[in-house]
Amino acid sequence: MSDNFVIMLDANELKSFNDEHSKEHQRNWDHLGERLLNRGHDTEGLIEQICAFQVAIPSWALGTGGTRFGRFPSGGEPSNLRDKIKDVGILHALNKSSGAISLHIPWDIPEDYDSIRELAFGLDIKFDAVNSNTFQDQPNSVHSYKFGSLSHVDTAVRKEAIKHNKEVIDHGVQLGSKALTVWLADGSSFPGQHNFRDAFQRTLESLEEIYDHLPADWKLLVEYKPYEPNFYSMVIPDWGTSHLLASKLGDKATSLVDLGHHLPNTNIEQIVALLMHLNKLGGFHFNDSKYGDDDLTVGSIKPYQLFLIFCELVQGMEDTDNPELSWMIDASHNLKDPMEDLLQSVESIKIAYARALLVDYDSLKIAQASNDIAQSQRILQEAFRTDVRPLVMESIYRKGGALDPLTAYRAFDIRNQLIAARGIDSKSTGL
Ligand code: LRH
Ligand code: MN
Repeated sequence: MSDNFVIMLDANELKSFNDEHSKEHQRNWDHLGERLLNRGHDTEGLIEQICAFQVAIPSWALGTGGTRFGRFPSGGEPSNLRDKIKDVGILHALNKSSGAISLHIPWDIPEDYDSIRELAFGLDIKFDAVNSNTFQDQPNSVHSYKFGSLSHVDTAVRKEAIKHNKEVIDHGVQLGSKALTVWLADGSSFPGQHNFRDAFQRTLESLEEIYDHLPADWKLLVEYKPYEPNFYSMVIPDWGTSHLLASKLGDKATSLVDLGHHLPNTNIEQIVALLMHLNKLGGFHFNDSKYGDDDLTVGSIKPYQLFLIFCELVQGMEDTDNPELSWMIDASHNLKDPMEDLLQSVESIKIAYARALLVDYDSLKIAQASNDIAQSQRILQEAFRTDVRPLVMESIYRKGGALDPLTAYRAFDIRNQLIAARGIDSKSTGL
């Protein structure tokens, strides 16, 4: 496939697609715009905020994911980093909201920094957090991570894992990334296997060495997870442990909230509120789940929870000194076309954000101060029940994207174009 595959999303084609959809959009936007103005909202301000909201696409989720029970590839998958960046370019050209990619090393080692940077920047794509991987052994690994990495009882294994994390930072520096995400599979699957306190202490000391390697303007995002691949304990199982580590490490360390990394019925919006209150929230891995770490399309199972999380974020970004957040997706596409899944996830995130911007937080505070619970709920649900899609579409349209990116993706028959260019069997690296 030639490098200028962007022709696949021909500007004239995009224009005629939008012209076809603009009449109905204009009607919907005029209607919503008027309602929002009547409610006292600054619609231009809202559009500006929604336009500025960019979600990073995970480099490991541009192909078909799978489970231990099977994998059903969709064809035309990006089999190298350049093609992955091109696919993010397609998403961004359609929704003008996916202007960043988050790399996972070694699945996506940037061989030639200059040409990778040039390709990405040419597509208006930035590099968000880079992710280390000490949960799989590599062909050239000297030691095994079978029994852990940064928490391993063997100093030599910890040293190898620390070295890897430093190399990941060095790759990120070359690309203009400003954050390292550390997620550890470290833990135990049987009582007695681990000494919890020693494992924690070894992990902290390993992270301290990694922290000292961070450039001054970088962040370290400590991701937690209650189980899998270990099924009795994880060294960093919950937000409390992640926060403890981040606090002991220093100002550059914060906690990363992966929505799928919570036990059923956990109140994630409360965790988000507290971490922001402590100015120690670093970012998100957005996805959705019904049971475990299902990595499903954002907003496909619990859209109200996502809205409540964004209500805490909107207030926290207003009222706290929490550092700038990394907005990233972390999903695995077992059944849907990966590109369609990502388009739907970005749309759900922007809809949740737009609704959260509509909440009348002053009235909410008054209702809370008088324990008027029914009024508090009404204020929240007034916003949640507002169909903000015309507002999100208007923001995409104003930035030159497609009115209804998923419909455009299908109208331009992009999956078949990718299959024609890459073949039905091209396989993507990642989970
Ligand atoms: C672990 C996780 C982590 C990634 C991996 C791909 O479940 O969420 O963020 O490294 O998925
Ligand atoms: Mn994650």
